[in-house]
Amino acid sequence: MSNEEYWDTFFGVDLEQVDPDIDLIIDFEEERQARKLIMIPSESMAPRAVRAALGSVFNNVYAEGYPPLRMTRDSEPLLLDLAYQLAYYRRYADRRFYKGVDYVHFVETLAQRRAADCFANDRVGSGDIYVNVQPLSGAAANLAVYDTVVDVGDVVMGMDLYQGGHLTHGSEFNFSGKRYHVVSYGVSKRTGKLDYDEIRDQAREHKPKMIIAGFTSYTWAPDWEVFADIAHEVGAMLLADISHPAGMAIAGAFPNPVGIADIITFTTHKTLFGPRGAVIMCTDEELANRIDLAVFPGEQGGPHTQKFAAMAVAFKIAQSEQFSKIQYQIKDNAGALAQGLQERGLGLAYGGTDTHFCMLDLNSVEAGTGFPLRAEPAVRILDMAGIVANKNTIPGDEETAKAMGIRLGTPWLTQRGFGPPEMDEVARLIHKTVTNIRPFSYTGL
Ligand code: DSN
Repeated sequence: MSNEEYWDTFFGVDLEQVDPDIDLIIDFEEERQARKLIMIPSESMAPRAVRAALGSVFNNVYAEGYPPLRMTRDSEPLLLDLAYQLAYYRRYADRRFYKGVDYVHFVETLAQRRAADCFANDRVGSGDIYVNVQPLSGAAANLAVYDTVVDVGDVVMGMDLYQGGHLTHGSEFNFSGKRYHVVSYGVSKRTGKLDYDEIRDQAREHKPKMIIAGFTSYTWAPDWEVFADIAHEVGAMLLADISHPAGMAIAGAFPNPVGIADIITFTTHKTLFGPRGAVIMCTDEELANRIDLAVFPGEQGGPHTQKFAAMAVAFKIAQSEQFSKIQYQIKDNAGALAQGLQERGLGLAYGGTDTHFCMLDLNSVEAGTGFPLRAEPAVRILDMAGIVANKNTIPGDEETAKAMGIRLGTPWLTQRGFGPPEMDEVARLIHKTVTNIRPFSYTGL
């Protein structure tokens, strides 16, 4: 095949012509997303502008290393003085291993600066926030933090996976639980919520080197000040993992840990509506340098530069008033959903929510067949009924396969314009579905 033929057949033509099968599957996925009520709290819709940046020619570039230190400290107006920055680029060496990164420097540093601008607050200004935007996702970001602040075998405290923590907060199935001596904390047996006195006692007894706060299925916001106080009392670092509520924290609808926790990690594709990726922040320059080295070359090679461009767009959008409004609406909608479920007699794990999702407790469903309604068949049936959610363990569960919780998030529906009346209708549909399932069991092959 000549170059010309190659171009005409594959290169310069649309997906539809090159691979109609994949094109059709993408169409189906688009239709699924439009037709169903998607309530996975870690999912949301990335705006078209974010996806345009993500699908851009930055995909074609390698950029191992970091942008010039000088640019990482520049303000946005100075970063956008392209002629000034390019003059520097052409004259001086930098921290990348490849040439051809003239424009990668811009997208990476704009993503960094805008992220810092989003999280700056009364405690810490944007210029004092150090940002790494290279982690490929949340687990990679957390791994880099472990590599930076703890040694293999050290004691780490994190929330129990079964009670609301994340896989990387010390699960036995994950690097975190395998490499480190993990002491998990959970909810208090007495209150069903976090009890900071109990956590403090645990920390005093086990003397962790790092405490992780921030959750994937616990529904109440952490008290960052108290967590920091506990950590610092025992000489530990506090890692705030705000992967889920990052967008809400930017808007002020969730407490912002920047300036309180020693290190903050978050993903950019949940309430932030950005590309799949993650960010690590801290306010100590020396620590930031060690984190940078843990990400590259410690853990990763070439960063996904197209993601930098998409993150920069997402952080620009996140500074808007409209974004802020949506974040507050997400929270109000979760409250309305929780209320709608409770008013219909369904129970919620942790008793309610002040974040972007609630946790339906299926122990509250009287199935009437002598078998409990577990979350796995319930979410399958909800999906067939057009409501997409995920099964999740809740306090009391001991096996993921037998999980009794369903996580119900509101980001996606809020982006589609749902308000409290619509959330009440969603609660009605969920109630109708789960109370009409008749679970049974049989011994199969
Ligand atoms: N698995 C993600 C979630 O859904 O919460 C977090 O990594």
